[in-house]
Amino acid sequence: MKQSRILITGAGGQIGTVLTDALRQAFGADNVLATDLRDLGPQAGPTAILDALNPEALAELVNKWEITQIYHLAAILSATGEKNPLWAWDINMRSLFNVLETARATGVQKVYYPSSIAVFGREAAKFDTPQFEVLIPETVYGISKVAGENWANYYFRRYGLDVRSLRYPGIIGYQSLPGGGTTDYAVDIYHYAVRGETFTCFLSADTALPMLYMPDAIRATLELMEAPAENIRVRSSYNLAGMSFTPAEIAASIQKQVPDFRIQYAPDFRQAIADSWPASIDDSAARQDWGWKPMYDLDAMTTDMLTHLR
Ligand code: NAD
Ligand code: AKB
Repeated sequence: MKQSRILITGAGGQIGTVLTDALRQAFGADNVLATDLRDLGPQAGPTAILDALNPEALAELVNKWEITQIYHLAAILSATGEKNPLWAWDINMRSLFNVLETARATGVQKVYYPSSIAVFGREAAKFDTPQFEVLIPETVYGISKVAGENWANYYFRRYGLDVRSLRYPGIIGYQSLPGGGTTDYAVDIYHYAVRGETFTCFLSADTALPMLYMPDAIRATLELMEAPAENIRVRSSYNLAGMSFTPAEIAASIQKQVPDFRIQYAPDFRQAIADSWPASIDDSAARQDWGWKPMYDLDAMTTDMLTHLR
């Protein structure tokens, strides 16, 4: 079988930073090309500056490095997207089309496209939101992810391109900082706790959202991409869940280990976004089709986060 050679877009972001390392461990550092709009600095493997909106530059890198898989992470997230909706739509959609068309034209075998719980809106079931649910998102980010999922499905059905996708919940990790999302508070809160500072949360105390610890998110991504093609029955995007909690609950989890930690609440425009999202997700399709099972609950994540950040 041909050696897998991987190109990642948006590799300098919250998930890309960690996923790049994991892919390099799995496939060899020299076989993973990390790209981003900005210079990624010295790394264990090759890097390149790439604007995912530039199809010629993308095709040149794919041909030069004989790329067989593209992980397309570059995107504008929910909170940043609401500040400039048309700009966010343009980046999220045009970059996806560049990746899909380049993959089709060059013979790339597999594409990974992360979607999000942002595809759901308030018409969807709030708890244990099913895999196949009404999708009426209220953010431009969510609209772009619904469209992206459908295009992933289209390229698979029409052209046979092996595109795979997960609807990540909010991802929490110690290795990198998040970039403009509504779930970012659940990363920031740990940094305040280890610094001994009071955290002001931009969501209300009782706003429950689905979340996933970074090691679980990375493992899910690799497991999905390595699963036999015939097991991947959902070609739009799989629901994926780890845990669900409110700001008050994550604060209480931290206080078990940092008793002096304090939180206060000042909800802003991100509250409306969170209110339109599910509180918990039914990921039974992922469990059945390719064996998904999360390892971390809230307290296990808190212990690991605090240990690493300290
Ligand atoms: P991030 O904002 O941390 O990183 C995105 C990266 O994309 C940045 O490094 C940025 O420089 C780069 N980028 C932006 N525009 C670009 C362009 N035109 N060309 C090339 N690079 C560009 O995002 P993340 O949290 O790492 O998310 C990665 C992917 O996962 C996104 O598609 C996001 O929608 C999805 N996702 C993330 C979460 C989460 O909680 N982090 C949840 C659901 C889905
Ligand atoms: C965001 O909050 O925008 C992301 C996501 C859940 O897609 N973290």
